Amino acid sequence: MPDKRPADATVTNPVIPGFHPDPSVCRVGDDYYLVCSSFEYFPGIPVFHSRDLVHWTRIGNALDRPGQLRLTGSPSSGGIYAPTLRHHDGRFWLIVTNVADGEGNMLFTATDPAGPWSDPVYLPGVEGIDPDLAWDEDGTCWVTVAGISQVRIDPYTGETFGPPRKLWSGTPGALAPEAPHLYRIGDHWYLLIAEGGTERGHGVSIARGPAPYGPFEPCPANPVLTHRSSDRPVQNTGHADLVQGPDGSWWMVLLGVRPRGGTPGWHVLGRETFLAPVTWVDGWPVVGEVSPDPAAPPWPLVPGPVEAGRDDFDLGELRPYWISVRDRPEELCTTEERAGCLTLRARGDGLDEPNVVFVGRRQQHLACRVRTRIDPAEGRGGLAVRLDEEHHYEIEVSQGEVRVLGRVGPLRTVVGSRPVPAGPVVLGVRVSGTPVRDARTGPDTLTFGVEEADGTFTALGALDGRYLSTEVAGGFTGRVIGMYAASGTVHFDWFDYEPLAP
Ligand code: 6LW
Repeated sequence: MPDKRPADATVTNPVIPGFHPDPSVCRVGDDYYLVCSSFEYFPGIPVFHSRDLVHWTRIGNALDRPGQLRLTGSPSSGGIYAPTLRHHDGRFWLIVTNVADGEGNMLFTATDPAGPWSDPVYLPGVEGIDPDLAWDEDGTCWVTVAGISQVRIDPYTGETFGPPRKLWSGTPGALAPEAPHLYRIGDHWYLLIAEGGTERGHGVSIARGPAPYGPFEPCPANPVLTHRSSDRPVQNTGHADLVQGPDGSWWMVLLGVRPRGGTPGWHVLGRETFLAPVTWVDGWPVVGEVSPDPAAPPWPLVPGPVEAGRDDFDLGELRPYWISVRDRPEELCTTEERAGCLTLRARGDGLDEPNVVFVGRRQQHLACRVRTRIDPAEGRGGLAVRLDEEHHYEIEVSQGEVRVLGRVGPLRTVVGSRPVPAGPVVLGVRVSGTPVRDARTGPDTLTFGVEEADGTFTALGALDGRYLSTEVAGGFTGRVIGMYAASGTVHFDWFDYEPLAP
């Protein structure tokens, strides 16, 4: 093993920026794997790999075929809620709730977390969200859900045994005990939960007991983590999972947000995955600072490959960071029709509709520049920054005209337009995020425009980013920047995402 790292080395939080909430992590040998919620987006449940808990590489999406992920009719922020990832009996297990009608809790397994993952084993006897999966010493399998309640299951058939048992209601007076995770550590079983709701009041609490079904005594220092009632740069900290390193150290992954602009501060990237160190005192965890630059783990960092910012659509398949709204039928979204292009065929809907034909990637940086070369050919489409059907900004081109549009709830606006010659056009958006909290501004400004033949950028319209923030729009996701077809057929030659600030 290379030399130990300098003690003062730091890393950058969030370790997985952008809309990657409700992280769940497990370790197999020296490899860590992590999954997140994905809500109305297809494919669902991004899977990440790391060798150091700091650098994470997206290795796929667990739910990447319609038989695994039915989102028809799901509202924005519906669909796939918090998953739990575990390794047991030589395979990976993923348990998750699809809140879409008729779906509920389900289990998936894989020998390789990069996939393929199995078809779902439905768990009709498990009611509730945020399911956790744990096995006790004799191999009995327990599912624990928000509330906090628990039921015994057969993980191979989905059969449940007996009625749910109430385990713990969390801290008296605290809202919404959820996100349970069970661990056997030393002589105790520990039950980690989130409470206070996923906004500014969010926090993490823990209890311990002699068995996976309790009885549980709460930690006297609960909440063991919260940033509520503070002005720390990371807010909404909660929904955590614990993992032990190969050296015996303990770490917590959790969700947090990075508000920008004046009070209350607006977060635009959704809830992101953060890392914090954990020590144990008197048999209870003490969580270290969830800061933007926490101390690095005491082992060599192993940077992974950096995700390509540019896609020329010449791989024959879409990269795993591309996500669509609810589904992605091949007849409407293909790289086979025109070589080196992504062809999108509208379903007659635009961004305001739930079945828009959209292919995007999570905005993962507070400032970035995104461009795409579009041939409107026989249709209308463009480049959009989407939060949901009612909150999106876009630059759209049809034969001969480019327009900059915005929708915020019931309000729609056109903030710029110009004629363009027929044929391909390079559209762009520059997101200028404020690097720190700035009382005078919103979180950022989104400037849309076209790139001229000589490479210069002509701005056509700028929009205030606070209206594409969760504090305004609500919901559980974050911005996704991508390409869409509003009518007919449009072709995208390339897409380029350039970070300008973390
Ligand atoms: C998640 C639950 C929550 O299932 O939000 O507010 C849900 N808390 O833990 C979606 O992230």
